[in-house]
Amino acid sequence: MTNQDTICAVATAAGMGGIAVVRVSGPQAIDIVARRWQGASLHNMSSHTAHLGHITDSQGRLLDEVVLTLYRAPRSFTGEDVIEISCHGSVWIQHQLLATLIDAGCRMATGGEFTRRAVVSGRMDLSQAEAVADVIAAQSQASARVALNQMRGGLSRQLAALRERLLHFVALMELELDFSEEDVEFADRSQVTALAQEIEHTIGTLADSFQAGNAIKGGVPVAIVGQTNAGKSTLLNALLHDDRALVSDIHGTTRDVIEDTITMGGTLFRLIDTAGIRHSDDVIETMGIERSFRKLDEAQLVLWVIDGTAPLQEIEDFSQQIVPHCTEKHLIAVVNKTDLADVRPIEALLSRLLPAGTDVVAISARDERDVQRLQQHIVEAAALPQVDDDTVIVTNIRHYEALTRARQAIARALNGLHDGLTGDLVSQDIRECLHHLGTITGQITTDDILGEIFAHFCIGK
Ligand SMILES: Nc1nc2c(ncn2[C@@H]2O[C@H](COP(=O)(O)OP(=O)(O)OP(=O)(O)O)[C@@H](O)[C@H]2O)c(=O)[nH]1
Ligand SMILES: [Mg+2]
Repeated sequence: MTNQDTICAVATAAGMGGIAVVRVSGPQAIDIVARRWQGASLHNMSSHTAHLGHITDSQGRLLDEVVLTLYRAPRSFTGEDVIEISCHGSVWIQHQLLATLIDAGCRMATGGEFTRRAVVSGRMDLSQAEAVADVIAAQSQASARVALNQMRGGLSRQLAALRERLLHFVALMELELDFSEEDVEFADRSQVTALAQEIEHTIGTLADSFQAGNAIKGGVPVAIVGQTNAGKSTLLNALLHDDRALVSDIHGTTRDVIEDTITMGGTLFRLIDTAGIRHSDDVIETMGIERSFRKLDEAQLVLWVIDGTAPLQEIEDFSQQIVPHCTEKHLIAVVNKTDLADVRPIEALLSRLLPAGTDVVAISARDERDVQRLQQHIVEAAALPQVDDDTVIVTNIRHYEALTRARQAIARALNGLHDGLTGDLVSQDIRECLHHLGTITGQITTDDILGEIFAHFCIGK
């Protein structure tokens, strides 16, 4: 498929900067820009060269002095002829530049259209294109690395290798169908089984990396929960070094969820302060407490903040409301207000109440060093994988869904092999696995899926 239209858009962030870049892509890019260009002949220019010159309006009046970079097809971002015009950052100049290019024959690009063209022309596959958006949005070193690796084809290569091996076997199995009278097996069943197991493992590892991937990209969700007045909001503020939440000695100060992100030890965390949990007749407070439980359930890490001055029996009773929610998560019991009380009896109680190995950290939320010590526990508890340049981690929910389906299909194929099903039945499941893997890189896509994905891109990408 070739694109007839030549498109243009501002590729830099909206607003005024030192310079702005207008990107033009399409079969007419050189002809159209040449109509508004005063400088060295565009038609004779070599690819990947930059030139100083002027852009004019349709009347030939000077609009701006610019630097123009030419990329000839197919060695460009989109695979088409691309011209990038670096102009001065004035918003007015940017608009005039677009207007004059449109007047000369360009069309405004739609959101993500440059990247979409890169996919359609085969310059990158779909998962790489999606990573472009992630690279741009990266908020931490780890998320940038993961996204860059995906953009450079890390995930694609892994999937391509899997697909190739599966295709080989499925082809052999399907060949058996043509010789069904003779009852032959071209695909050695024990080899197919070993391969399917290996592939199930690889797909499983990729799918399981999604939780870490999600945490790397959006921040590890940390819920701060506990009874009213325990010092949750004080702790949130101390961790953020900011007066983010209201603090008072009135029980039930926080009524809604307060969220903020912070990077600790190179990892992005999403700290979630919640309404203190107690029995309440107040409708609004009760709604807030329901939210506290929801956030508790969604979190990966839970800080149960305990008022060090509270009676032991009260803490024991209350633990029933927290601990059952934390079976699948990392729980840190934070015994607060050590400046007011001797909390050793509480620590002893907790070591009896909580599953063995649960972190119990005694602090005063008012003491900077205590808060730093707790911070270390939080960073260790998150235990995200070390991300280096080759780490393939799934960060995209669409990929995760496809991997999950592929994993189910290959598990069915394995069962079929185990039960001695015929090649045609087993190959159906392998085909389905292949299908789902193919949707990630875009070998198998519909226009709807492409439209849905690129709708979330900004214009100019
Ligand atoms: N002495 C002392 N007071 C603390 C400490 N931590 C919190 N406080 C005080 O305890 C009171 C309650 O603190 P908050 O942070 O509002 O408690 P909370 O858990 O957010 O309470 P709710 O929002 O009502 O659920 C405030 O007066 C704080 O100043 C501490 O370590 N030592
Ligand atoms: Mg509070």
